[in-house]
Amino acid sequence: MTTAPDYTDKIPNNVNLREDRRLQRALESWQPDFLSWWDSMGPALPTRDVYLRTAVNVGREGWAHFAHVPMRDYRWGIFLAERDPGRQIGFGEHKGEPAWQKVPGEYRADLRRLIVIQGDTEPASVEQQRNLGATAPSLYDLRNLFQVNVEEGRHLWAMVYLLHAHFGREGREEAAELLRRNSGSQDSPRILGAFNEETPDWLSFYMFTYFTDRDGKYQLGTLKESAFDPLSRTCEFMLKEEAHHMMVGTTGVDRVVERTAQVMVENDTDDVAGLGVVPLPVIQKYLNFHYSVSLDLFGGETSTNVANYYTAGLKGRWLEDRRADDHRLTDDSIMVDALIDGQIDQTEVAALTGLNTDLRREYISDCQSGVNRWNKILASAGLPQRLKLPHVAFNRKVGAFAGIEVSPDGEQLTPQDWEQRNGQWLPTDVDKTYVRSLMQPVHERGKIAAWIAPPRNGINGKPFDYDYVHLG
Ligand code: BYC
Repeated sequence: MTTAPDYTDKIPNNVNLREDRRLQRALESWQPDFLSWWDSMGPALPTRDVYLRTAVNVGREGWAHFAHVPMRDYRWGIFLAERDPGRQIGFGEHKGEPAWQKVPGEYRADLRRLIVIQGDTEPASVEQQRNLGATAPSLYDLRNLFQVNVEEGRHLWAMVYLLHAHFGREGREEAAELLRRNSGSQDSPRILGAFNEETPDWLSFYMFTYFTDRDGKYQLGTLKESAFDPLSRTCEFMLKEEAHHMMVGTTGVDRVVERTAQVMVENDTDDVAGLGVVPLPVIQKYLNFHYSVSLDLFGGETSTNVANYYTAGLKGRWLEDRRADDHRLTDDSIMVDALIDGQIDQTEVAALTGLNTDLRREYISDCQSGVNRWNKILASAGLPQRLKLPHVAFNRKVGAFAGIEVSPDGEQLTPQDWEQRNGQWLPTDVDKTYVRSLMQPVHERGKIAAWIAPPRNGINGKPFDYDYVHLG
């Protein structure tokens, strides 16, 4: 059962850590390594304190506390959602059996792998965003960046807790490895592709928090269904924090589009590159990039790994309990994207092996809602231009389309065509240099950079000109 979190503990937690001295000691010995990782790989901009939300409880109401805190003193804690003692497994061959409180031996390796992959992404994103503070467009945005960073740090703690508590020596070794791999490192890169890409500017940051954090939402949503109850409860609580990250991405892109549209209308021109805002075609290229690398995070269209995870009860579907089927899927099929005789097509496969496709489809329709929102901003500015999601086969490195080149409209290209034309669709060095040239820091209270509109609302009812961050 969960208990009220104890803040007198070195590691705030609601898992009765005090009663398991061995585990407590193991985590306390990981803590200094985490802090030294945070010092060397976390936010580089020196700050005195930041107006942060800290998780203090898991209940429906009042789980968060807001205050100015030095980031290094942020109380990274271990919080699992309330336990439902009667919880039953909702899918796969163990459907209807009680959820597991311990890891069954036969699933140990697979569960560890899922937890390690999830855990690896969390510190990776902090590393990717390390230098963004130096070019923040406002203190409000700077605070949001740091909020995302400390919570990704907490999500790492969440996975490390599971590794230490349930996977013995191997788990402790994996926890150490999570701090050893680094985003973009030649020798020991992060596990998944998107987490080795750079996040060099704030447009990339908003696109990342829109598209890549949204993959996080869907992956966590499937792990929340897991038969392994501690994983399920951890993910349930992580999803609450994740919602803020998505808000940062959605409204961040909103505000870039809004400001660009404003300058286009004021100057009656599409050609705004000299006017200090991001041209729409460049926004589209950033969108194309972040969307396509995030699609890769769902794995192959067909996967025996995912079929086994589902059958075993380790990883479910998005909103599993709302699906009107037998939740076993042994006799079902699904159409998945495929390359047939070299052409983009679809093929029918067993529903179980097509589960990565099922999840990717849920994700794609959610991504479309952001695009619709940004297009409404363009429409209400009276502009005819529209943004769109590129074709699912565009710029893919994982899955059925990894071996072909495709335009955003789905036209198949020769490698030579792709070589010549990809600069029309993906950010070029010129685009990136231009976007970076806009990234002049605005660290003054109540002020904002000219390339982005101010937010509609501040944080926790505070105004935009609140002193969200005190710089060091
Ligand atoms: N890059 O059978 P397949 C987040 C590998 S984001 C490199 O199709 P599977 C966050 C794969 O490992 C959410 N390698 O894969 C966001 C496999 O290797 P092996 C993170 C890749 O297992 C923002 C082989 O290719 N959480 O939280 O069905 C900020 C065959 O692939 C990639 C999770 O991902 C890739 N993109 O699906 C902060 C959840 N894709 O076994 C945080 C946990 C595949 O042949 N992970 N491979 O050596 C999983 O559920 C699954 O492992 C995957 C892959 C969906 C990642």
